[in-house]
Amino acid sequence: MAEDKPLTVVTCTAPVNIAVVKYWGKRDEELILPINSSLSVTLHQDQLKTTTTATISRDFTEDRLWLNGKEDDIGHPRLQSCLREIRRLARKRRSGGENGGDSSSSDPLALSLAYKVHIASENNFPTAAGLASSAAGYACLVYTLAKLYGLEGDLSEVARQGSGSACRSMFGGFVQWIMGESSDGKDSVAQQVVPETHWPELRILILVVSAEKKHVSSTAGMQTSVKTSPLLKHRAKAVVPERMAQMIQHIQCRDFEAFGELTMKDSNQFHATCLDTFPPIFYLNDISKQVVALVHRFNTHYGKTKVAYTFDAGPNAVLFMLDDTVDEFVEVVKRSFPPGNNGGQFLKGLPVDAARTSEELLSAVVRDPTPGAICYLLHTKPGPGPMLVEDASCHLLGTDGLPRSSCS
Ligand code: 2P0
Repeated sequence: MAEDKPLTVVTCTAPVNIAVVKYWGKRDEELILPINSSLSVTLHQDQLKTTTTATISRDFTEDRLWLNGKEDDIGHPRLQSCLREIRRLARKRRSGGENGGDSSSSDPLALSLAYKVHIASENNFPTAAGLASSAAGYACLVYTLAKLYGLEGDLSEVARQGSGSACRSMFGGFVQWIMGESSDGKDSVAQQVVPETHWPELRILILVVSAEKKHVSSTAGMQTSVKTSPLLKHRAKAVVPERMAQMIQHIQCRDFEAFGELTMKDSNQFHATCLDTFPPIFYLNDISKQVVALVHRFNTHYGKTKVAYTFDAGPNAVLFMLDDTVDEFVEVVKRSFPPGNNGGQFLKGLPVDAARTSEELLSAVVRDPTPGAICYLLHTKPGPGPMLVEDASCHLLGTDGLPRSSCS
């Protein structure tokens, strides 16, 4: 270990996001440029986050990566794209490029670009839960490397090259990914619409469906959809532009009914394009469909949209509602999908109080209870974007640059 050159270690966290106007389809596979803009809500990191530590040392002989404690292949093309792009931007800055330059020999990182990097990353939720870990993962990687190399400004364009949806995890609150027009992707960036503080009553309930089978990956699925689905073309050209404008307006006005209805319609259209793909792709299963029906019965009972669902490339339901609806709706879910006998905790995340639900509501809404169909519920809310972790005890890599036991 070189004593005159202490290791530089940086640890950051980044959030998961859930789209309410869906991204599906690329016009450029390598740069990850989408065929339509999209809009998402960033989920709170208290419940779902990726933590990444990156460190450089002149003693390292190769770039290395550990995912959830196990060494992984750092040669993945998308990971390499992010690493290369960050190093290119750092070199540009050091050599007096676009940000004014800082080539001072007193810069402790002046030589660091030649050094190898060690990276460790872990999620505070099981990858098996199917909760979009690639978005948080690439956002966290890019944000952490940027801090390590002293880069500032918007790096959503770099995160996008790791995974499309990752660019939206570079911001908190409500975020749009503007598709852009240019072939080099410079204008295909994420932007915050409003911060998470804008809508403090909004809550999110994730219903993790049991026994999830392996499904078609998003990357592969959207390739087939772009090639074969006329509905997807129509959606990108004629539907999404108007929906983006409407969704932004509903969020700005905190109009839950309009926000919820459009969210459900956009999820449904995304899954319709999956069915329009040839051969067709099915991400929703019978339990997902039961959740859809339950939400509609609940809303019909009240005569307004109080709960809204959205589904990504898997069967888990993500539900939006206002805080005054959570307790009652959770009770309805418990009655509809009585917790299985797996000994696990059924309710995770933000607290939920016991609710007094009327018999009238239960008999109108609960049909054919399916025990054990929902593995657990995760209660969360919109949250902030990536963050630097100051507490050195949270570093995932030790002073030797190797994984250490994680921070609680
Ligand atoms: C979204 N999804 O907007 C949509 C809705 C899934 C359904 O973004 O190939 O993992 O890495 O760019 O970002 C999932 O796709 O795909 C996704 P790549 P990604 O959130």
